[in-house]
Amino acid sequence: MLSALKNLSSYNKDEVPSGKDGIFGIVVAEWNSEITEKLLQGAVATLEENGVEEKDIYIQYVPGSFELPFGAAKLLDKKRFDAVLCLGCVIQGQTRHFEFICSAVSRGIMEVSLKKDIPVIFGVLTTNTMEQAQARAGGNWGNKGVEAAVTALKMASL
Ligand code: DLZ
Repeated sequence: MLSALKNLSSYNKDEVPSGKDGIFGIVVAEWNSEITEKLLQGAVATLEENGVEEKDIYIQYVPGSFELPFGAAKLLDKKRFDAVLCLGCVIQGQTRHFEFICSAVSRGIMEVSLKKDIPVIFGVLTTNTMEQAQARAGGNWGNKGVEAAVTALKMASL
């Protein structure tokens, strides 16, 4: 049972399909890289723990979260993936940038996923502060990259 207070890194390995022979893409935003690199580490470690080989994980960097959907589309044009994870971190600032980026990236990821008929996973932290992001990038609330990888494995098996 999912809960809003769930630690992002906790999952039941028995409920996660094996990723053996699977091919996964990861698109990573460079903006807030101190956070997104931790999300990437969590995602890669989780995929590998569940049977995905290092050679079958393709990593693509993009400048910011806004560019994640385009990065996912480009990856999917190049190769047949079982799923693509999008990892980013958008932190609320003093302008309305936050709202525009969050709404564009969430909608863009859904659209790419439906258009390409491949699971594209929303592994984007949207927080009020850097401290909240740190807590969800390997801190007290776990790692959003782990959650994204588990979701990718589950969706790839559908
Ligand atoms: C411009 C911008 C701002 C203000 N904040 C963030 C952020 O918190 N997280 C993030 O991933 N990207 C941010 N960006 C960059 C945009 O995503 C995008 O790269 C630029 O607007 C160029 O299209």
